Amino acid sequence: MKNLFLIYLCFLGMIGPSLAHDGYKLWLDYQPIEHPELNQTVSELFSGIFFFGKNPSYQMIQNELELASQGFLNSAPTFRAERFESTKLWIGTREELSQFLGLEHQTKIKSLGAEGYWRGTIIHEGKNYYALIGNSAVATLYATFDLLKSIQSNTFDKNTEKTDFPKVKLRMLNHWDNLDRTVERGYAGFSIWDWHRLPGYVDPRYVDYARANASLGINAVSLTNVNANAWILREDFVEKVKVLADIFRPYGIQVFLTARFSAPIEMGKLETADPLDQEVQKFWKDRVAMIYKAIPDFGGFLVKANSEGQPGPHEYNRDHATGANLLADALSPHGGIVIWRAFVYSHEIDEDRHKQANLEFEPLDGKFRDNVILQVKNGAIDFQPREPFHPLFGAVENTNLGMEFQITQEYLGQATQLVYLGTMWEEILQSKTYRPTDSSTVAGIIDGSDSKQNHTLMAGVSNIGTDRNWTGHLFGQANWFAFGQLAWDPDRSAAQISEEWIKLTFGQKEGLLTQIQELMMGSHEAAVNYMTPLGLHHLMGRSHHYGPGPWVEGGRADWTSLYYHRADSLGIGFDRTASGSGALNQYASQISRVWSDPKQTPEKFLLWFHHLAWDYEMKSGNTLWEEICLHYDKGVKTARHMRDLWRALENQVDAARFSHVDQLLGIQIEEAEWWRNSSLLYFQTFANRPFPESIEKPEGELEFFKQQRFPFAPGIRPNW
Ligand code: GCW
Repeated sequence: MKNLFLIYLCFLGMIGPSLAHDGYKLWLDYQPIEHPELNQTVSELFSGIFFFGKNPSYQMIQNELELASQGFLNSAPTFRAERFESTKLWIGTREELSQFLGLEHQTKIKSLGAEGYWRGTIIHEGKNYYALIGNSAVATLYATFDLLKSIQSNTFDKNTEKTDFPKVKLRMLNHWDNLDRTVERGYAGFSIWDWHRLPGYVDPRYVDYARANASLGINAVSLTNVNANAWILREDFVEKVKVLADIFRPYGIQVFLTARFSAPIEMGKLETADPLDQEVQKFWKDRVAMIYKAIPDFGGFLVKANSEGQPGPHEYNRDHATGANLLADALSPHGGIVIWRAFVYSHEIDEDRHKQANLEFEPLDGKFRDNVILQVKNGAIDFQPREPFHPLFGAVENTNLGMEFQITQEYLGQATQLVYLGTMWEEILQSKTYRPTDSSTVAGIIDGSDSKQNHTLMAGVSNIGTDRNWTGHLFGQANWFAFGQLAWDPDRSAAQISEEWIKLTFGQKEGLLTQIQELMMGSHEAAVNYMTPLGLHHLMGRSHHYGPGPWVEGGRADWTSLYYHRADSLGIGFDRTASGSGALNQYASQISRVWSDPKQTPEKFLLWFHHLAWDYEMKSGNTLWEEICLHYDKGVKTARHMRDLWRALENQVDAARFSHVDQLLGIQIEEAEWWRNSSLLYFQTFANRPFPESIEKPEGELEFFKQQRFPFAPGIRPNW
């Protein structure tokens, strides 16, 4: 019976490709090396591997080399017990190798910091060795992954040395995973953390997850939703967390948890969570000590307080610094860190939501303990398809600021759309803040080179779930990958990252790289065009944020679309200049002065900062209305072009992955048309002008679009 089924699958042509390329292996898919010379070189290296010391991370390196060797060469590698036993590949820390190395290597490597590494050829006593040398055991693991990637992408050259080190200290994934395994804004199935079966059952996925992260240099993970449940801080749950921490440790990954500010009431049976109350302080000290007993290298807490209904210090008339310092003081004896989110806004404050984080945090500059990092979303509203950089970057001098990107595509097509986020993140990171110095960029603030801050952080809200391919859409993997690369070095280029990902994921076939790269590199701009062009924002369906909802109104104003687009018979856009909300003034004067004038505002941010007449003349000579129409239409056309690019690859990509992406691109086109048609029909009711001749006339009935409901869209909070 079973055989019959297999024959059936083979007949359908499914079994080979679907088993080989179901996306599970991510970018760590070690395929046979076809190039004879490289094959020879790698075979030789893998025939004599020697570790200069003993370390749990070396065991992980050994496991990885075994996997790689099987994949590359279809044979097992040989590990030698003695350095003299015809070894070829040397692996160790600088200290371990110090007795054999000259001073030159020593100093060169030392200056790279604890996570830095060097790889290259060493001549010792007249013999050549290839060496992976790190300043720590984990750094040698990074060197190993780097070596393997260079082999996979056919760029390995024994005679070229390479050094590398991360520019940002904490490179962290934030999971918004609930304890019942639902994932807030998760579109790839359920949470991979199987709390119910932990600690007894250890899913092999945890190891593969750690490998994938370590291969990118991601060194921290917060396991639970920022809309936190205090239950995770119970002793029995900490036992479960310990299992994960033990698995992640040799991969260099530290575990963080989200702390619910009201936990002392919910778990400690106290009557208050006031940060200045001694019982509350004791509660946190004891809880933290209990966690460190189980997990000695616990990273600390990630906290969302006084935002969207989460409890916080404001309940006790205390400010955010007092709240954060409460936890910081409990953590600091153990070396832990508080990551306090700057995503706060309250509807009691009658201010443009754009301004609220700066209003709250600028006055607190210098009041946070040194082990507090403020985690700031890339833009001031909320992970919109495109936002100008958050005005907090550069606005404070004595506060550690970290970046929060959203890898999961809450507002960017979720897991049905191919949107490569590398280009969007690059745009943010390379933005000039003009503070603290004229040449400062967001990247320079994040990595400390401009801000001179002690603790540096880049966090990404994870897009990982139980789907076989981890991220729902295969190309969601590229966003996880790009996040890791940019956290390592915020100045890397999105194009270069996409090239690397494509080679590791699809191999080196002729033509493949350029086609897929074109598809990826234009995908974010396409989504912005068919969703929210020219600075429009927050136009998604209510709550689930799936699909268009520019008509959403009623209830809390800053959760509606009308609040953001402000369309009326005269024009459209949010005036954030001095004549409007004044939010533009939160930027450095070099920006606010110039962008106060719509003519000098980059058109991609035009309606973010200005309310303009429908007939306002754009740089192209078209009116604003015409240009809005053209952008929506262009977005749809690019989405179609993306599928054409993909279809041209039918014979070069395996059937399983081809069909997966092809089907989703089909949905993406439909969704792009849905966005364009419904948005333009809606905005036309205000603009009262015809559609330009050159665009496809939007089809459908506005009323029909308005009536669509998606109660079962994925990723919604269970309590909504
Ligand atoms: O983008 C909004 C999301 C919420 C999320 C919140 C946040 C975790 O819609 O689902 O809650 O941001 O970042 O805290």
